[in-house]
Amino acid sequence: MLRVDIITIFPDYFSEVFDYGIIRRACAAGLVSIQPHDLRSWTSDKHHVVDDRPFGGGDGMVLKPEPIFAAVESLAGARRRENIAATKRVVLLSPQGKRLTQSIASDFAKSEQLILICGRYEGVDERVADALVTDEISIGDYVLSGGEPAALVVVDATVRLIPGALGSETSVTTESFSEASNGSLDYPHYTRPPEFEGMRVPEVLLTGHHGEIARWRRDAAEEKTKRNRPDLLKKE
Ligand code: 9WO
Repeated sequence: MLRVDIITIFPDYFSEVFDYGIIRRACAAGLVSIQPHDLRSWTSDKHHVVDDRPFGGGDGMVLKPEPIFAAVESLAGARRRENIAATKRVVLLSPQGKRLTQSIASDFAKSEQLILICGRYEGVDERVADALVTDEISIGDYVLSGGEPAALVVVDATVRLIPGALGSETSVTTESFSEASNGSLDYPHYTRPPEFEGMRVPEVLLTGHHGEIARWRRDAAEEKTKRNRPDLLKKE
């Protein structure tokens, strides 16, 4: 059972997003347990303050270290990266992180506990990244209003890789999502009708000729990858 704990100042943000599809089934099957936690519950002052002004000046506010260290201590049993069990990951979602990949999600799916820290305001005190976090992760090169949407993405990519989460009809490649296909992305898909508003499904897909279909799919996937993601194609 993978335990996912999400530290956020907006726990209600997550109230429905895990209630659909594969994640819902994985929760119901006891493969994963996902719990959002209010960062403010680890404050000790009357007004539950989680942020403060940046040293050195500048706009906006920074999330204070104390409530975050207290939250991780209570959820993981340690308040320094080196004391956190190897089976647990403490993840900070931030634009400065390492880019999330299928391989990282696959590692997360093998852990016993995933603690996701969602930043807000203009940033998080850097001592969190320096001394507490095991993985600082970015989902892409853009700024969000907080780490919450990125935490959703990490949970989604991770949970579907837990053995049993996809059910028996689908199988997950252990390799990276494009590694098994010489760097190409998935091929284009079509369903009925064979003609829609003048647009025809490629004839070869209607023939039942499996060899030609496989070749068409490989070529079409490579063509589209060359156009949209040339960085993925392997050089040989
Ligand atoms: C806000 C801001 C405002 C003015 C000038 C500079 C600024 N930087 C930021 C900023 O980076 N805010 C972050 C918002 C603080 C940490 C949480 N936030 C966040 C996480 N935004 N984007 C992410 C994120 C996480 C994972 N992958 C991609 C983006």
